[in-house]
Amino acid sequence: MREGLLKEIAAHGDRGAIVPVSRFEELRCEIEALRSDKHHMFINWMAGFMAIPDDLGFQPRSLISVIVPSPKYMFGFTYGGDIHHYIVPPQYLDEVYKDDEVLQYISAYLEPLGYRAVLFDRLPQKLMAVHSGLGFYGRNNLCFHEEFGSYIRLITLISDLPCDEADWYPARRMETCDKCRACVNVCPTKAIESDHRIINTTICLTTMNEVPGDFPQWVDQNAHNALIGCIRCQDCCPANAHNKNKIVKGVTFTEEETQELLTHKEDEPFSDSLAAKIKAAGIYGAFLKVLPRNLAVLLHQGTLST
Ligand code: B12
Ligand code: SF4
Ligand code: SF4
Repeated sequence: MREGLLKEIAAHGDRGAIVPVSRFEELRCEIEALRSDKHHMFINWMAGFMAIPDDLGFQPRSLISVIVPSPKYMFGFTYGGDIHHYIVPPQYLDEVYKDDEVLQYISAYLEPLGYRAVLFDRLPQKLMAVHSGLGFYGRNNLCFHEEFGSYIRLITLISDLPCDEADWYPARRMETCDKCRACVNVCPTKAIESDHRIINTTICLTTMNEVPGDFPQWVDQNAHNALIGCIRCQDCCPANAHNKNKIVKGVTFTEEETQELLTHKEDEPFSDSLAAKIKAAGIYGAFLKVLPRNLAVLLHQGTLST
């Protein structure tokens, strides 16, 4: 059955691994042991977040890790008569629908066999994928799949599908990293430290631009490079060279729509036409909340003193 499910996952263009649920405890211990790391901000958060709910409705027996290839998107914004194109890095636009798609095809396979699975992200998804052999870490802390590189979304599930044992590898880094420091050099906030395995998550641009609020003064205006998140430590990586130019071209917003986005106040509704366009583009609530600020900083690059 395990092999059958893995084939089903591959038939959908994704890659999967299934491990016994007892591995959850090992992941928890590994995260606990990292609490003393100098860059422990999200480690402490993850340690508190990790938990298997007791109302699953079934006895959990396995964890399923799925790697889904995820493209970059590019949206256009008409501003001052010119069209400016900006990237949405992998995984942000998938988030809304891809997890459910994966859950649906996995459930459609398992349920006739008498088993169930539910989405379960309360664990370190990269660590789980690397231990289960689906990928390797990069020096930039991301998980790389040999075919898709780091342009992926990781999805994890918990199931009552029996699994007594499965391969479990040590946390490993790609060999390509041995002689490379490209991500260290390109990171706009110097968050990647060459000789430390955990990045400085407090100064990673993503930590600041995924949530509302003013950017700290120390962040150079020209550091920003995407409508959310940051693409620098992925696009520079030799392990992504073969996928780097795969970009899905999304909508272009008109001059009026761009102005409406830039001046939008959080509690106000968008005009009907812009709301429809935002929805069609796949831009969801949390992303939409930060879009006006993130777009403004990109459009105004080079116009303010830093
Ligand atoms: C919190 C979080 C963040 C935080 C902290 C990120 C971090 N590096 O910890 C912030 C906001 C900064 C962030 C940013 C981003 N995130 Co994020 N994030 C998460 C989240 C919710 C938890 C991550 C976590 O567990 N951190 C805790 C630390 C301990 O985990 P860790 O990095 O795996 O730590 C191990 C490595 O450092 C490893 N290691 C690294 N090198 C080496 C070398 C050796 C030799 C060894 C032994 C070990 C080792 O050792 C540690 C474990 O022992 C996950 C979703 C989830 N539930 O897992 C998404 C997730 C990790 N994020 C993701 C993405 C895409 C991003 C961004 C690329 C977004 C963007 N900018 O476009 C950036 C990348 C920043 C970066 N370079 O890491 C994806 C990862 C996809 C991938 N290819 O790996 C995830 C899995 C979301 C998803 N479902 O797809 N994120
Ligand atoms: S850019 Fe170089 S050092 Fe960084 S993750 Fe890629 S191969 Fe490793
Ligand atoms: S996502 Fe950007 S800011 Fe964060 S570590 Fe990578 S390059 Fe640095």
